[in-house]
Amino acid sequence: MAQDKAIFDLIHLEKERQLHGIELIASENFVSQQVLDAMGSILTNKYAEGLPHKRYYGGCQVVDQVEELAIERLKKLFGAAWANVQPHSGSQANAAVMLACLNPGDKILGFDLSHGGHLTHGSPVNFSGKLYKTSFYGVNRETGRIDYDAMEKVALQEKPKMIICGASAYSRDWDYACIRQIADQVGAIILADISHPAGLIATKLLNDPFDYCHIITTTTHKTLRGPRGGVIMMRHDFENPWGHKTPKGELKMMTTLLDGAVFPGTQGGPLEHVIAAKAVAFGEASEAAFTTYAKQVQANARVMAAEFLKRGYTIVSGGTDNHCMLIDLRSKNITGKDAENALVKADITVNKNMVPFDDKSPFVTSGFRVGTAAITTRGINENAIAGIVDLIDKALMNKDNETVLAEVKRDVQKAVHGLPLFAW
Ligand code: DSN
Repeated sequence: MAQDKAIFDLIHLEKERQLHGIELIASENFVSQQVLDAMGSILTNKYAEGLPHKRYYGGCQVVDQVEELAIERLKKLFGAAWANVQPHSGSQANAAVMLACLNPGDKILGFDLSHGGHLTHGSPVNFSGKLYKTSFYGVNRETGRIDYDAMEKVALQEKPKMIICGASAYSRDWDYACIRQIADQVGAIILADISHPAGLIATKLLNDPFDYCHIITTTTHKTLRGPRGGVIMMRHDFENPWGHKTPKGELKMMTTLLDGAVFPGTQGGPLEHVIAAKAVAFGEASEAAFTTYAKQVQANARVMAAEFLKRGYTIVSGGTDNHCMLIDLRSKNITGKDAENALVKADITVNKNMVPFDDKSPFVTSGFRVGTAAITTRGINENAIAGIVDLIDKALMNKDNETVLAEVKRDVQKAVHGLPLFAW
């Protein structure tokens, strides 16, 4: 069969783009060759609805072993007692958790999207905001950090059945003990969505949410450096406090409800090729080299934040504990949209992002978000960060000057010349 030239030419072009640019989108990373190989394998041919050894299709004896390995490796990596590795994405994982724990119309309390939260944490344009009654907490206007007092106040007032913590654009660690103390006052289940910092939590560089938060979800492709996908985990099983009883009138355990909420609740056949790639990534993340990598991600982010501050940029919360930061451009009189466009012309990829208390729309925004997970995979360390921030600054200060942007692009290509694309 002739190769599909149109598509493979585009894949080649995308590879060139990834190879020659500086990738600073905080939710992206570069997977290893073996993650890529597993994902592109013949496992994609197999249907395996159900769980290992409890499938609705024959011929699952091999994929059962693949999925069991993924589950065991993931549990070991995070010290979890139970895991489901089938969610196709972080959003699917969150949808399954809400389906398992709540009834439509129940109340949830999440981190405001416009302060750095995620669509699936209650945004009105998402299923989570359409099916459940939402309220939100945000960051303190002065400190840029989560306002736990406000969280408690809203929780006591609204009495949500679920409190969701976790973010898409928040650079500080979370106080899970405090959130548990708030949740216990109203009997709420805590869902911690650790999609962004998962790789730093697995390597114990950030607070461990597992003993405080009832259910944990994460994507597998950000700091965890696996294929695109999601997982759900728990360290302690518990009875769902709100109904969902067995035919004998007993409350069902959360693990049973979560498995059922993934399949058949929200998904059909699991993507066993992606699950294999997840297993490979969990294996890689258990190695000492991954801890070294994660420490470097964090170190690079700290240096990057300091370098932005030196050049007069405002960083929400004044710095970072993890891999990312949110730069508020209001003091520089540039919009997030213009910044993203100028940087893309120079082969530096970031995403525009709303900042807390933003007066601009999500299509324009007053800021942009950067993260260091991807550049660190390519071997960039602290010594190169000042140079990268110089290039960003030069592009932003000359955002309408095509000649200067072309110059920056040449310097970007020099900066990444010879750096490998893949981790292993
Ligand atoms: N879109 C992801 C991110 O960029 O953070 C979250 O889903």
